[in-house]
Order: sequence, then structure tokens, then C-alpha cells
Amino acid sequence: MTDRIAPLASRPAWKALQQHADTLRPQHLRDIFQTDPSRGSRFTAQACGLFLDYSKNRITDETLKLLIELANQSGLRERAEAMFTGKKINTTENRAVLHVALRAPRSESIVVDGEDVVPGVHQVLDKMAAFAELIRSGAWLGYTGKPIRNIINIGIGGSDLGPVMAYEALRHYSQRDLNFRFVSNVDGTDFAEAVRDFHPEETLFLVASKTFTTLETMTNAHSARAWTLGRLKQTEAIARHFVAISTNAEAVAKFGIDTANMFGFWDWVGGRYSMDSAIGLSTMIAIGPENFRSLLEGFHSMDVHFRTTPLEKNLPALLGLLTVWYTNFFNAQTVAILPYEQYLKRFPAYLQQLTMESNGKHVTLDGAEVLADTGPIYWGEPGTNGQHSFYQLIHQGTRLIPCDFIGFYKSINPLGRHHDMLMANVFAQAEALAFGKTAAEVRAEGVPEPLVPHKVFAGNRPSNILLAERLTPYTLGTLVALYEHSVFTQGAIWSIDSFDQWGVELGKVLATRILGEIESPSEPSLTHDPSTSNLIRLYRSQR
Ligand code: G6Q
Repeated sequence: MTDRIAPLASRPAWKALQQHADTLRPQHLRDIFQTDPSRGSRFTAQACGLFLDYSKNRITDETLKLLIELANQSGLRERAEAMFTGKKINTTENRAVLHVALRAPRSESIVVDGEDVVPGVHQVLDKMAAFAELIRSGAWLGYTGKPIRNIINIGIGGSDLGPVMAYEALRHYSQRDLNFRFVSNVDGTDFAEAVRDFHPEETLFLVASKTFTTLETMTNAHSARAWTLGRLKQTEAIARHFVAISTNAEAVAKFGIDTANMFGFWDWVGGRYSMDSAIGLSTMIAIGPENFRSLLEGFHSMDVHFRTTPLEKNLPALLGLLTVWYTNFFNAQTVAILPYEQYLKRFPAYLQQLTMESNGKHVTLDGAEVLADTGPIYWGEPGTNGQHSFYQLIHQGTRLIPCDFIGFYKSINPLGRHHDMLMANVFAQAEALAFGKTAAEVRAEGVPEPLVPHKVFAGNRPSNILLAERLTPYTLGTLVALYEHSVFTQGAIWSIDSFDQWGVELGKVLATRILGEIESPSEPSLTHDPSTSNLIRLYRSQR
């Protein structure tokens, strides 16, 4: 499929963008806005209840035209169609990439290897809904006959970050008499703190692991098993206090979980794209099946938008192309995600995995070096807190950091003037970043001359503003899918495999080897580099 796509540097639009960037780099957003005031309303787009203002980017109509040409010359549309129709676009793992099927309506059909996968998706969703209702209503009883009050999701990476983020984001919609906790780290502290005030009789573990072999998750699951049996004694208790979310039925059964209590998914769902699969069981228990379906509708509406809307009005394509623009033509190294919504406090962490595990690649689909920078570093914290810490660097540091601000017209917890203050900060920050404050303006304020340079804000720092009515399950679905498809757009331009993660695999293998050496009763013969061998010896002597 990539055969007919020219290498990045020889695509005509890439070359044109290089020249165009040279003319645009010296221009200031102040001047760009002055010569084109209508851009403030023109460079906006709306879809699925999201409003995007991208006017404060260092772009002109010409930039957009060229970026869209680049997308076309990179086969973005064709590649997206290949994804939506179940082609095996994750070529290094020979897998289809079908998180979009997880939110496809029952009426749709998506065929992989001769089989329509949509009915299976809905079967699992129905099974999850029935189970979630049992827990929520108190009908599911623990081994000693008490209802479940505590739910602990054990998983890591893609089997943790989505569930944690979604739980925090949608906590307002959650059933408040249920407690939710998430254990991911192999550091025993994570487990110990999660269970310290819980009783096994009222606790349900969701063991979430696609492979059911991941070291951290299996270690935590075994500790959870021991903790449960420590009080409840009988192994039959496990069936009432453990369910599994996995693609590996054999390993689930071997662990001792009844496969009737297993919620499946498929190898065409990547870990970091799985929060809307059975991996979202904790989310569904928290917010209820109806809200979960509305989350899926949000995802699906953005899928349809991405698939069908012309690129100039296509939110994920625009976000993705702007990221390519700054990464490749302005040498930007990072993107800041700044949600002005406390419930989205884990959203930047979630996006870190989605974006960086997907596009942190140095070779193209054909195995050749990518001759341009790929995935930028995503990071961020909710506003306004970040303003009192790292925004200094964004405003007055030496680096260019494109920012995505996310805000809502309405607060979930209206309280006096709080929400207006919060939103005033969004608009003020983006304005200050773009337009800054000149030395003349600083002097006019009567600032003493030696301080003037310190009080100057250069401006010309780009940002997007995303607005929606209110944070709901539906809105969260649209936001996550927006970034999923932005990542897709970037990956298509760079011709990389955004869906494998070989970098994660290496760590898994190396740690297993060193663990054997650490625990070896006799002195192991160490053949690592001198530093690593020395550290292992030191740790062995001090542990
Ligand atoms: C995600 C990655 C990775 C994965 C974890 C957990 O895309 O592949 O973060 O989700 O390593 O894997 P399991 O779900 O198999 O335990």
C-alpha cells in the first residue's frame, strides 16, 4: 500500500512546505492577524459538539493548502479507508487496526479475515452491561454473601491508563457508593495502598490484560489472589471476586478465573486504543451501561467525521497536520495538553501513551529511516494549576511549545464565579502566548528600564483552543477519538506504523533476565556491561 507513496522528502508538498516555512518563520502572529483579521473566525471548525479555534497558529491559507496537499500525497485518505475497512495496516504485527469497530453501531458490518466483527463487539458489550448492572444493583454477591462495594482494576499501560483517565473524567456520572481503584505498578506499594482499607469480602478485582502474561499485572493479580484467599480461605471464592478482561482464555483459566467471567476482545485492538473495549469494564460499572453507550456514540461520531469530512474542516486531520507542521518545520519538540477541567486531570497522561507509543518510531513501514522528526513529546497538566508552574517556560523560555487548550462552556460543578474565572484564564493565556507584550507596551506601563527585557513577552507562540458544552461521556468519546485520529494523521504523513510497540517489548525481555540474576541463590555469572553488572552485584549485596 505504501508502494505508490513517494518518500517524505520527495513529495512535492513537502518541498513546497519547506520553502513556505522559510517565509513564514520570521512573521509574527501580530502582523499575520493585522493583515488578515477575519482569520479569527475563519480558522475555526466544528464537529460532534467540539469547536476548534486554530487561528492562533503560525499558518496562512497557503500553509493549510500545502498541508492538505501533503496529506493527499501521503495517502492519508486511503490509509484511513484501509483502517476503517479492516485491512491489516499494522504491518509489522500483520494485524488489522479496528478500534473503530468497538464503537460501530449494531447495524454496521466490518469484515476481517472473512468474518464480520461487529456482532461480536456487541455481544461483549451486552455481557459487560449485564455484569455491570449486577454489580451496580448489589445483586452480585461476594463469597460470604455481601454485595461488592470496591472495584480494583489491575492492569498496566493500555490496560490501565484509559480506565483511570475515564474514571476520573466521568467521576461525576459514577455510582458514588462504589469505590474504584487502579493498581498498575509492580512496586508493591501500589497494591498495598489500594487494599489497605478494603475488605476482601466486598472487593472485586478486574484483571485487565490483553495477553494475560504481562509481568506487572500477573504479579499484582497473584498478590490480589493471595490477599483474597488470606481472608476468605476457599479457592471457590475466587470466582466471586475476580473477573478477567483478556484475549487469552487459556491463561485466564490457568490463573483460576472462570472463563464465564471473562470479557474478551481481539488482537485488532491495540492496548492504547482499548479503553472502549472490555478494558473499559471499570468505566461501565462506574457510569452505567447507558452512559458507556453514550461514550461510544461520541467516539463513533468522531470516527464518521474523520472518515467523511473534507480535510480543511476535519478536526483530527487539522490537529495532526498542525503537529507535523511544528514538529518538522519549526523544530518543536513537544506539544502541551492543557485541559481547563479538573476532571480531565489524567487526560494528558493518557494522551502521552496514545501519542508517544504510537508515533515514537524511527523507521517507515518499509523499514527505512524516517528522514524527519516523528512523534513529539506530549505532556501537560490541568489549568489553572500549570499557570503557576511551567507556563513561565512556555511564555518566556527559548523553546516553541504548541499548546492545546481544552475548555467547556458549562461547569459540572457551578460555583459562584469560578467557571468564568477558569475560562477567562484560557482565553487570556492563548492571547498572551500569541500576541505577547512588546518593550514599548512594557515601558508605557512605567516599568524601569533595567526590568523591561524581563517583562517583555515575545509572543508568536501557537495554540489551539477546543471548546465543548460540558464534559459528558459523549464529549469524552469525541475528545479521545479526536486525538486517536490526529495520531493517525501524523503517522500517515511520516509513513510509520503507529500501531506496533516494539520498544515496549524489549524492556519486558531484559527485566525478566535480570530478575533471574537478582534472585539466583548462587552468585550469577554476569555478562552485562560493567555498569549494569556492578549495579546488580551491589543490589544483591544490599537487598
Ligand atoms: C499498548 C501497549 C502496552 C500494553 C501493556 C499491557 O498499546 O501494548 O501499554 O497495553 O503492556 O499489556 P497487556 O494488556 O497485555 O497486559
